[in-house]
Amino acid sequence: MARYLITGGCGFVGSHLADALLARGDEVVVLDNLSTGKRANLAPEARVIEGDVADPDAVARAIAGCAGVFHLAGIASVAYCNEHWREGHVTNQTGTVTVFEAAARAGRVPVVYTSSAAVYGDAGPGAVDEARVPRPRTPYGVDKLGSELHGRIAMGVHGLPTVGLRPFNIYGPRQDPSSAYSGVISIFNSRLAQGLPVTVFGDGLQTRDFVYVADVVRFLMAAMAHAPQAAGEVFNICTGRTTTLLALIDTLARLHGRVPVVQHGDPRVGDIRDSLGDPNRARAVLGVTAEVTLEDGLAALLRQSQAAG
Ligand code: UD2
Repeated sequence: MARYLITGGCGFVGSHLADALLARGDEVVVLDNLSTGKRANLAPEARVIEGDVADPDAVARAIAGCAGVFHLAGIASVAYCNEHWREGHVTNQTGTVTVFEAAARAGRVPVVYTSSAAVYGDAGPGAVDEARVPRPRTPYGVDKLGSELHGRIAMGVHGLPTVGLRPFNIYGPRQDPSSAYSGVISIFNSRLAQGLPVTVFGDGLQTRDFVYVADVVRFLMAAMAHAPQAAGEVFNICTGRTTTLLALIDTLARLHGRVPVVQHGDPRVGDIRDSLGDPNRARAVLGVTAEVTLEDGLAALLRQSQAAG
């Protein structure tokens, strides 16, 4: 049993990770500013420190006594970061450097952090692997890439092992559907459940690699287990399977037993056309792959959201 810090642990992914660590018998400390996360997401056994990830004192307090840090805190919305450039930068990049520095000072505590598939930019059709030259198109992607660059030099300069993960589009229970900035599946799922129309930005033929949150948790845990060998490296979190937005709507609508009403709006600024990850490197080095199909993941999401009322 060990103690782990999860930054952003009251959020969507962090709260699922906390459940998995607690189930394994670990102790969990969470640092969260509750800007989008909710205490209600988190198991009561986890200790919550309310504070900001870009505040060095709060991070140092939270990290004390921890065997590892899962740094998940951040502003997840590409669109929000377009509109709030500096705020996104402070949280997503300064926040990451703040965590790295605190971890180095606390005795070189290994850090697993979430970067993003947004570092690739518009990579075109076909699966991208980690050797692809990153070309982010948005402030969000730039800040994630900047975080990775700090993570890559952390070992050489500070002896700090870090492992970066590049999630593609994560979905699952507890992803908040109430914000326009939330993940598309949570929004479409909630609207279809209420019999409301869904709005597609653009023609709906953009593609995504949707990965279920329980799979993401397994990638995070595998990365922590491999932190000494994989220090300074980055890995995709993806399924290697592609889906258009229109196909996603069809599958979701079928699961809901509804005929979807689809409206179209303008494409979002900086929106990526095709996003598909190559899962081979994570499989080879971390020994982990995504196991949940989109159909099964959506069905699980529906069951949970119907149970939650
Ligand atoms: C996701 C992640 C982001 C980053 C990125 C990696 C979220 C919220 N964002 O950005 O953190 O990891 O992937 O590339 O998970 N859309 C609609 N209608 C809606 C909402 C969205 O058509 O009501 C479209 C949107 O224009 C885009 C697609 O759905 O083409 C996915 O949008 P998103 O906001 O779920 O995620 P994305 O890919 O911008």
